Amino acid sequence: MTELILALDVRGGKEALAIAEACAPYIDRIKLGYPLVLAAGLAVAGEMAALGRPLIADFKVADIPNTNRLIAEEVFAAGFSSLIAHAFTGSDAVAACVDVAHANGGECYVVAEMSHPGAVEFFHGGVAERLAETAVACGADGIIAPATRPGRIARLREIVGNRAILSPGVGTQGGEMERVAPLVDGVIVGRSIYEAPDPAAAAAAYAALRR
Ligand code: NUP
Repeated sequence: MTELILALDVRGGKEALAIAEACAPYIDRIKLGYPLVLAAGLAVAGEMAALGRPLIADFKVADIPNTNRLIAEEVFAAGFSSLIAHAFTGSDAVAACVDVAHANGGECYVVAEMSHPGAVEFFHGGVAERLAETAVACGADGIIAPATRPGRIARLREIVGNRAILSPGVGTQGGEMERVAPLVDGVIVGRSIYEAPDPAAAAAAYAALRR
């Protein structure tokens, strides 16, 4: 079944933990990024990992191979199970993230195409396809592809085959759960869950729409 991944971009550590705990029965993984980690500190990951839902570090890592390796080592030491990296830096930089992820029994996902409107300025015209090819060549576990453009998910699926596609952009950004869930391995939902009056109920509603 398609995973439901909660993107937890609130900036209070206690608030984040409370939402994660309430939603835990309905979600498969939790994605944390800069907003929460910069505001609450990296230690929030260790506390959240105790809830039993694997954590994805959405740091979109994009540096030289050595720096990527150092970042990835800190991510996995902090309790994350997966890391998201950019691939425009080249295959050696992506491989550094993949190597550290796999050495830690974790996963590395590569951004192929982003979900926001401006993403088309650079990702279209063959770039997303090349990034997806780089993900495959580097042994990444999957790609990030936009729920806001299901047609693009289908195109990128041709490249990545049965590697995972995780897809943000459902809900607030306009992507539709019913349309996207059958195409991908994981749907990432943030504001439509954590800003809902009852986040657990919202998570349950999204979970019910999975295939
Ligand atoms: O292309 C991307 N689009 C995107 O929204 C790649 C991402 N990693 N994200 C992240 O997914 C974004 O940073 C946020 O954490 C989440 C979507 O949140 P929301 O739009 O559902 O609130």
